Amino acid sequence: MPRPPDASPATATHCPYCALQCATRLSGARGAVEVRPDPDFPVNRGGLCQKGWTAPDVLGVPDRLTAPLVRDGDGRLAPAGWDEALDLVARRLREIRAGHGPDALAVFGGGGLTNEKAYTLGKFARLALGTSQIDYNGRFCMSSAAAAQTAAFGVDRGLPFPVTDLGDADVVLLAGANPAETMPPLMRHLDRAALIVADPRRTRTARRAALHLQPTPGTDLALALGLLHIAVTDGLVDKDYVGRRTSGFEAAWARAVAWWPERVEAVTGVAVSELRAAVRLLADAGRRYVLTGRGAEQHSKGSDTVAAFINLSLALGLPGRAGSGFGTLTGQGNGQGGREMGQKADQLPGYRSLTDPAARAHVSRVWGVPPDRLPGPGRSAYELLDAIGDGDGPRALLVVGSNPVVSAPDAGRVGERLARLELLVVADFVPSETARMADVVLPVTQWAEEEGTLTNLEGRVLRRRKLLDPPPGVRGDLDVLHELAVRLGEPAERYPRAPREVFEELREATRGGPADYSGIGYDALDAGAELYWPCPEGSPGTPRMFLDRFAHPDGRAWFAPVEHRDPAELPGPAFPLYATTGRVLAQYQSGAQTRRVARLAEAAPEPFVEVHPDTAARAGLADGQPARVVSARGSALARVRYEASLRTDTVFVPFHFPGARRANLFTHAALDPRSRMPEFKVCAVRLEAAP
Ligand SMILES: Nc1nc2c(c(=O)[nH]1)N[C@H]1C(S)=C(S)[C@@H](COP(=O)(O)OP(=O)(O)OC[C@H]3O[C@@H](n4cnc5c(=O)[nH]c(N)nc54)[C@H](O)[C@@H]3O)O[C@H]1N2
Ligand SMILES: Nc1nc2c(c(=O)[nH]1)N[C@H]1C(S)=C(S)[C@@H](COP(=O)(O)OP(=O)(O)OC[C@H]3O[C@@H](n4cnc5c(=O)[nH]c(N)nc54)[C@H](O)[C@@H]3O)O[C@H]1N2
Ligand code: SF4
Ligand SMILES: [Mo]
Repeated sequence: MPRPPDASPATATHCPYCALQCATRLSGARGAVEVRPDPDFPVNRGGLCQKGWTAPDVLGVPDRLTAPLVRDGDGRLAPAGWDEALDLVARRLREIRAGHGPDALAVFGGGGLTNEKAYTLGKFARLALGTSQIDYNGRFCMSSAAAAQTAAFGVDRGLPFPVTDLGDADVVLLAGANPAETMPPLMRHLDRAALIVADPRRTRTARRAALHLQPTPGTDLALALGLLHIAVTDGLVDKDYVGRRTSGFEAAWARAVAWWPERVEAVTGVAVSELRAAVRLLADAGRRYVLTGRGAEQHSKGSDTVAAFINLSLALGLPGRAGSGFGTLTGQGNGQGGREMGQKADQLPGYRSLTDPAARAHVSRVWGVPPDRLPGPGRSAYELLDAIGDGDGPRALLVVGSNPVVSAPDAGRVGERLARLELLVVADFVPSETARMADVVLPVTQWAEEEGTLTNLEGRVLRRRKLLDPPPGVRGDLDVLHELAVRLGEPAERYPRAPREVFEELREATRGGPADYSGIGYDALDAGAELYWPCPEGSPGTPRMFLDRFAHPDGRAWFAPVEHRDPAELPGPAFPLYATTGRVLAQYQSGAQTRRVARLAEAAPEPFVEVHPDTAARAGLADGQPARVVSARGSALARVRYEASLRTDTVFVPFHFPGARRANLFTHAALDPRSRMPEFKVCAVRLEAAP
């Protein structure tokens, strides 16, 4: 149903941060922008979290970038004109390409970029630079869930149903997600449901749960195998559904059969009685959902872990059934759209594969080039950063929409690698930690200063709208890519500056692909249409996927025969504790934006290490004391925070802080073999007192 046009003069747009994309109304002039939640938008229905309420503050932070910066002879970043900065970047890119080939040039994108920017960035890399070396921070975020969902269902849309469907659920299993802090307005849709929460910590979400399972970090795969085992042995499998709608059950069961409850308890620390209670809750309910978050996914076996939770939901007959389902809670503002538009190393727009000849032919036709001008797949995000300084690795890097100095795993190593670049260019609106290392910094517009579209966690395409002109000296990312492309010899018309024009082109590029946007347009969205992909031209879009068939050629969902394995690093004598990392309500990601907002910085000023009092005592540490969290790779400073509900073998540190307080100084880069997701959620550490 189209919503009535807004009567007030406010600009209807969406929050700049997470994938919930809460709808907001903006009004006022620069310096006095007011934000109100949209009471009618079904996802947030008048709700916002602290970050959404304070988002206008980021528009006017004191160190907002308003002129390009170029590193001068003394090694300082100094203001420069746009032509000077762009000419310099283009010249250096050409020189490096001439000397070392196009793959010496690399691009690192972000899941917060609009669809139009993500699309243009992928095109810019493949055509203007001619490089295969492009990937993005979504690799650190959604890649394990994406790999598992694609394998199981034939296509990957985080939630294949509208978020509001959760409002009717009787039971929801949340595996490694803490939406009470990471997507607070989502909790209203979970009010009615009994929650089963799997999280080593007793989070705000877990406190709401009917049943809280506290697995050892890195053991969710065993947990999910154990739940499937009980479902099968207790005769709770939906045999009719499994027979009609799936394939591969026997092979998956052949693995789960060995995960009897006592063995699962021994590996996960979750009592047999709790495992049984969880299965009972799920099996007895009418409307049931299984949802995963980063806690289950950010592991060197993250894609197999998600597959194991999908196996469980398939055995219970949930996916593709009205009122039930499986999904993952996508994280970044455009975490969904950002992974479909072609900034991922192996993908072309429309969620097409870069190695599929038909996809290459289609996209190259839209781009007006022969298919052989499209490079093949490049390195994944961490591998791309880690290859810097190696013979055939990147020598120049363009970062658009990420702050990897803080957010990449084993960040000390990544920082050293970035320092070896011959050219680092960062487009941002604040001097992020990565921008501070750059040779050239390009100041760009923010959400309230630009138009575009984003695709939220339920696959719904939303309009970002402009309230304000950007400050003088600031340009849009599309503008920057246009200017660079032209300087690299590309035809100007290939890189439109206007988001609407880019969208018209990406409709064509995605036409016929798994994520088909050809039936979506700015005019329809502006008139209030609610459009979920796949949305082929002339169709009303697809709020609920898989009701009749899954996206594999045989129409079935595929079980995956997955097996548990240990994390890449286990505690031992030198590093006796598991460390895990994640988020707090008041900070966003690397903190580049939220640390600059006074009201948020007050709420979450510094990192803490959440630790059981007994564990702290063994390390000689008291509540509130400064500590060092030390791993084989490095250490991070954090203040001790007692938490008696935590497992005694585990500590938790948020990753939003820079410098010596970076959690990623102790994390490691063991990668999932399929998704190339780093193991952010478990490594071995010890605690020490810090001066
Ligand atoms: N406030 C805030 N909100 C955000 C963001 C933010 O930075 N700040 N970022 C957005 C983005 S990009 C994302 S991806 C989402 C992430 O949203 P979530 O997935 O909810 O966030 P995390 O805190 O990373 O991890 C969730 C939980 O996993 C638990 N966990 C850790 N290790 C394990 C494990 O081995 N097994 C299990 N089962 N659980 C484990 C942690 O204790 C944590 O409570 O949030 C989005 N929203
Ligand atoms: N230890 C640990 N590390 C983690 C995680 C974890 O759970 N634990 N989670 C991982 C996850 S899920 C994620 S998503 C990553 C996120 O980590 P990052 O990729 O570092 O994400 P942000 O901090 O959002 O960085 C975005 C940067 O781009 C800028 N920016 C925002 N919008 C735009 C735009 O439109 N254009 C341009 N040019 N710039 C823009 C912002 O100002 C900011 O500097 O961190 C990962 N790292
Ligand atoms: S939940 Fe996400 S989209 Fe909503 S206000 Fe908070 S950060 Fe913004
Ligand atoms: Mo994320």
